[in-house]
Amino acid sequence: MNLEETARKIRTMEIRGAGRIARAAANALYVHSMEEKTTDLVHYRKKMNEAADLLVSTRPTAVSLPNAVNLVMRPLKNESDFLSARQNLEKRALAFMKRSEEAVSRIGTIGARHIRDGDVVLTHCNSEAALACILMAHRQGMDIEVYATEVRPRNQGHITAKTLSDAGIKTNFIVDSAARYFMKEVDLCITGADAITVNGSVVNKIGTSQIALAAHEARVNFLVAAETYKFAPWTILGQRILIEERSSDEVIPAEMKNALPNVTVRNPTFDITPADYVDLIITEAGVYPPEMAYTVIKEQLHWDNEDMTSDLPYCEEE
Ligand code: RI2
Repeated sequence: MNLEETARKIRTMEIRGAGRIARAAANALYVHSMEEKTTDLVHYRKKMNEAADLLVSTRPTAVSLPNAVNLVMRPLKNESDFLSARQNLEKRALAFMKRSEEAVSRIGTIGARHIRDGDVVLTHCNSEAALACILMAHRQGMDIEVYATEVRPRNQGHITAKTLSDAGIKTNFIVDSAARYFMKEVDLCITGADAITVNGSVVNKIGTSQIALAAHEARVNFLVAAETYKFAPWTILGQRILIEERSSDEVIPAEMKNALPNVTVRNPTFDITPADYVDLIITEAGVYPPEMAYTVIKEQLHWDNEDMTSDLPYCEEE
């Protein structure tokens, strides 16, 4: 898939899920680099920067996207030779995709250790990382039951319910607003994340924070499964996570909206769960309390002072 097609599919959510969009972006940079005919480093850098800009502009919230682009583009900052810059970039793109897949699988193994035989688990939206934990626990022979929310307006819960059902896991499919009602039957909540800030707040699908609040009230543990590249380094510098607001057409049909001239339909895609409501974050590098987000950013993303003083998320133009 080429750059433009990848960007379009991420924008329209044909490719969705924070991990998947990160891998798709890395792949698009790889393909774009392979297709680039130039042998001039300045021109190559310019073209790759434009590609990076396009990819990063597709969806504003999932930090996995600029993190993936940044990791792939890093060689362009330092290399002074076109060929090694290009080879290095392509190598990093392939490595990112491989490491990302491995991270999800490792999160599944680590996360399954937090699930007990007989547990009832609630999950929200469709997270590869959260599902990896549930599926691994099931594969290890644990008798578990899942509550999966619908996830209005895009209904990602349908995908989750299908995946769980196909795996042979007893699943209850519920509307989003029923989460608190059923919390008394739940032993553990596990969701994914689109971004984790330096203070341990978790940005995830709209409705996550309500579920975390209900879990807190019911003394039910709330776990987040997230690859380390979901942590947002720029939040150290005070940058805020922009919450994507999508079209009202996703919520009600345009003709219905037209019949309601005094009504504004709001459609935020994500919300923020404060660290106080998160018990643990399961990453491929181990399990962290949300208060250790800074450590993850520094030690796992290798975020250094040079990066921190740069305004540019990926590479510098000459
Ligand atoms: P994985 C999704 O966003 C959901 O919010 C999900 O919890 C999160 O990405 C992480 O998903 P969207 O693309 O990376 O559906 O764990 O808006 O698959």
